[in-house]
Amino acid sequence: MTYVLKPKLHHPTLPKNKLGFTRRDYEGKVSTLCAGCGHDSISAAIVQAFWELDVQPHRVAKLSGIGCSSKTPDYFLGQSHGFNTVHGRMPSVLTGANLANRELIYLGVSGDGDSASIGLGQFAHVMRRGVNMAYILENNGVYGLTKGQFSATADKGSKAKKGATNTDAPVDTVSLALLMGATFVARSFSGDKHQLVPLVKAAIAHEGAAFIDVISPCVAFNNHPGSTKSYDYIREHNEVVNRLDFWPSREAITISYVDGETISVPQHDGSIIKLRKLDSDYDPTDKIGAMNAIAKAAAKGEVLTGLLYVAPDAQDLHGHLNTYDAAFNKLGEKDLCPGAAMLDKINSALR
Ligand SMILES: Cc1ncc(C[n+]2csc(CCOP(=O)(O)OP(=O)(O)O)c2C)c(N)n1
Ligand code: SF4
Ligand SMILES: [Mg+2]
Repeated sequence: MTYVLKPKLHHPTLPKNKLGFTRRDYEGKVSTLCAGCGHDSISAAIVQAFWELDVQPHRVAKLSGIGCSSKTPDYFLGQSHGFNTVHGRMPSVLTGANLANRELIYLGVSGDGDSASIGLGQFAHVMRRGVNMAYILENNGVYGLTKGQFSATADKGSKAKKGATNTDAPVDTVSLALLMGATFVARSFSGDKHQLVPLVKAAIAHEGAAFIDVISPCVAFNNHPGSTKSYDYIREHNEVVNRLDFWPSREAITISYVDGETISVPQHDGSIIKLRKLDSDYDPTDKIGAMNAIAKAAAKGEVLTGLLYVAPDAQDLHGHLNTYDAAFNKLGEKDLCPGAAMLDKINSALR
């Protein structure tokens, strides 16, 4: 059986959001992943984030590649648009969809094999182009779906379940995303929903390439001593640099912090990301500082989590290209066929 439908019945007292939807309205089919897989916790965080943001499900397009992680869009947002693409090719399909219709909210879901092994080139280019999306990489250090081979994010010296040692240097996806020009870069842990849910909300609101690498242990193949992507390893080595609170513009800010401990970053849509600093030296608007901090932590075997970088003045691909506002499917014959005189003008400009 490849999928299990969820019964439509639910308890009448489930809380509703401003649209009158319960969390169940943002769920999908019953997950067929292994019990305890980190990916299921990420799906739950995505459901919670969209429910809390009062997003109409039909306004979301969720795209993925191939892998256990890339299967997960079947388990959330069952009433949204979905496209399970080819292994490592989600970014180019997402880019095309986004260029054709900027009115949808784009959610890219991928794995470490999908993004850092076969899809590394696509990953790099979608970040440098600044495609407006929330890109979530469910990082377990292995190819879970094909039974546990090391992926390109496996740390050098880490061990496979049967004892083999990984001798290759890892691809650090947050460092790469920063280098390639992503304007929102975060790392989180599937076991920390208090950190992950606001990060997903802020990534959705961010106008530009928003990337979250979520360490998501694979209980079947990479959750043993010797793995650096296990639940125990991450709990012991997680260095949280900040805690994020996210306010859509229409909500009053109710939480106050002691001055000097917070950073507020307004977003284009009027929402505000407010960060409570846990490391007083960490400034998430300083890109070079973020790269240094990530590299220093990695050298010590620590995993830095939180909002690692956000560019307050971010602009997306449509802004870079100065594209037409309307979605292609809303263009009529008049827009698409500007007439012979205009065509002559365009052709002469190209000569
Ligand atoms: C072109 C192509 N090559 C190889 C495969 C086989 N394959 C399927 S999933 C996968 C790796 C998935 O790993 P990851 O993206 O980390 O997802 P996970 O299962 O760990 O969540 C591979 C190699 C494929 N489906 N297509
Ligand atoms: S094989 Fe690993 S990644 Fe795939 S569902 Fe099982 S625990 Fe999750
Ligand atoms: Mg994987």
